[in-house]
Amino acid sequence: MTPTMSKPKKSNDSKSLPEGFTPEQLLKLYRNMVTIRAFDQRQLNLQRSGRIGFCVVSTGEEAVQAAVTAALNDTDWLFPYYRQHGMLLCRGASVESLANQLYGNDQDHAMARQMPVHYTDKEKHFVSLSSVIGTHLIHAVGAAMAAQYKGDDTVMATFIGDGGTSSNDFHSALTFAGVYKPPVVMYIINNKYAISHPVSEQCGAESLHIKGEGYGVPSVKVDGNDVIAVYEASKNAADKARRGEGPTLIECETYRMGAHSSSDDPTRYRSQDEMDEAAKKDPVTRFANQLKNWGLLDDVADKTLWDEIETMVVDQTNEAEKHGEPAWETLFDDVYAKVPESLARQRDELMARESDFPRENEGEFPL
Ligand SMILES: Cc1ncc(C[n+]2csc(CCOP(=O)(O)OP(=O)(O)O)c2C)c(N)n1
Repeated sequence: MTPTMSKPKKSNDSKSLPEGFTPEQLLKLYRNMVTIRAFDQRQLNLQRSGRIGFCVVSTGEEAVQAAVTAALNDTDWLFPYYRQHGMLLCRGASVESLANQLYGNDQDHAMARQMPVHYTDKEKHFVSLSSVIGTHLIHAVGAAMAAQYKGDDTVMATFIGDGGTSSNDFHSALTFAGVYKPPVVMYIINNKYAISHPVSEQCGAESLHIKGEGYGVPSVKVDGNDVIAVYEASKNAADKARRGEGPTLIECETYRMGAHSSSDDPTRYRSQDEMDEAAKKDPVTRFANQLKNWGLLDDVADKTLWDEIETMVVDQTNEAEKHGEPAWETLFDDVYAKVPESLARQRDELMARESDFPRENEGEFPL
C-alpha cells in the first residue's frame, strides 16, 4: 500500500450516499458522534463544578472512534489509550458505566483502583488502558500474534497519539508487526499536539504514517475528520488482516479541539486563530452538514437528537453520582484466585478497625 491520503470513492458533497452505506448506518454513525461529544461536554462540566476530579475529552476526534467501531466486529479487541473512551459508547456501553469509572464508585469495573479515565470493559472487548504511553501497542501485537497462532479470525486494533510514535514501544510493536504479520490495525491519532508540543517538535519526518514503511508495515494516511474515509480505511485494513494478509498502520489526521486534559490550558501554547481554524473542520458539524446534504437530516431532527442525547447523558451521569464507594474489603478481591494467608490477615485486621476511620474524615488517613 502506498502512503497516500485516502479519499472516499464519492465526494461527500455529492447528493448520493457513499457507496455501501444505508441511511440507518449513516445516522447511527452520527448518533454515536453526538453521544461522544455530549458526554465529553458533560465530563468537563462535572469536572469544572467539582463533581469529578479529572477528565480527558476527545472533542474533534469523534469521527475516528465512530468509524473504527463501525468497521470492526464487536468481538475484535480494542487496545486504546486515554482518548478513545467514545468507542465504548459506540459499542453500546452506557454513559452511566463510563461515569461510574470517573466517580470511582462501587459499580466501576475496576472498583476505583484505577485513575479516572482509565476505562476497562471486558464485555466490550476494550482492554484496560495504561497511563504509560505506548505499552498497549505491544500488547495488541502480542494478542494478534496469539490469534494468528490459534487460527481464529479476531482482529486487534490499537491507537497511539502523534507524541506516542516517539515511544520505544511504538518501535517494538512495529518491529514485531512487520516481521510476523499478525492481524493488527494500528492507528496513529495525529491530533497535532502531545500536550503542548506540536508535531513539528516531535518528528522530523514529513508525516507520521511513513514510519510504518520502514518496518515493513503497509501504511496509509486518512482525513481523521471524515468519518466515511476512516471507515473505509479501517474496513480495508481489518478485512485484509482477517484474510491473513497482515498489519496496517493508519494515520488519522485530526485536531485536538479541547485541552489535553482537565489540568491543561491550551491557550498557553496555541493561538485563538489556530483553534478557530480547526473548529471550521469540526467532524461532528461536518458530518451533520453531509447528512443534511444527503437529505437524511434537517435542523429540527438534529436539534431533537441533540436534546434527547444531552438529557440522557445528564440523567445517566446523575445516576452514577448516586452510587456509593466500593467497600474496603474489595481491595483484596480479584488479585489472587485464593487470597494468601498474609493478605487475608491484613484484610481482617483492616475490617476490624474500619470504624476507626469514618468515611467523613477520608483524606486525613494515609490509606
Ligand atoms: C512513557 C510516557 N512518557 C510520558 C508520559 C506523559 N504524557 C502523558 S500524555 C502525553 C502526551 C501524549 O501525546 P500524544 O501521544 O500526541 O496523544 P494525545 O494526548 O495528543 O492524544 C505525555 C507526554 C507518559 N504518560 N508516558
